[in-house]
Amino acid sequence: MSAVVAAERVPGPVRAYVGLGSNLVDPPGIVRAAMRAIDRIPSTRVVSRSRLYRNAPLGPPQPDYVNAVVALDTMLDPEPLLDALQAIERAQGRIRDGERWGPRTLDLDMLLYGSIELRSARLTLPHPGIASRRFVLQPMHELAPELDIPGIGAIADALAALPDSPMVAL
Ligand code: A4P
Ligand code: MG
Repeated sequence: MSAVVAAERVPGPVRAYVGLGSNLVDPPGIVRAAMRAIDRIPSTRVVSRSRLYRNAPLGPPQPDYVNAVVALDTMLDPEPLLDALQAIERAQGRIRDGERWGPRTLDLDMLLYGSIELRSARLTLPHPGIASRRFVLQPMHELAPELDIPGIGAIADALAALPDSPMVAL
């Protein structure tokens, strides 16, 4: 009996979505390398990856971004997964510039972790800003057109509500 209870308590993997963005050095190369690094996170496996999209920057003038989204299955809790993503940002998101470390070239955002809604000092889930960002919604919709985003609703509706802006698939 207790063995059955224990078996029922074994948690399965959680489907999470991670947004990748880069606008310095070699954005497509950095995004592809980051996808491979995410697949190497312990107890985690990338199940699908979107195309890469070049698009105009949101915010102050700066180079165009390359954005993409990966879906992954993970046994990690949200905070350890964030730790692993931030380690990849640190390892791959900085360039050697002589003796100094250059600017950050990689942004990894945990967009969704299952259907969890969470707000802590380190982590807000779903990631704020999902609903207003075509560079997030379009690649995520490519991976999961039926997705329901907690607090937002059907991804197809959220995407259709956005103003059009060019997204160039690489
Ligand atoms: N944090 C809280 N919730 C999360 C979450 N769900 N995922 C905290 C990841 N991190 C989360 O992040 C700052 C802190 O947010 C982290 O320490 C974590 O504890 P950061 O990535 O170091 O800071 P940031 O990049 O300055 O902030 P943020 O909000 O990621 O920046 P944005 O808003 O993503 O702006 N235009 C285009 N076209 N494409 C882009 O990708 N990106 C930005 C960056 C601006 N314009 C852009 C793009
Ligand atoms: Mg970020």
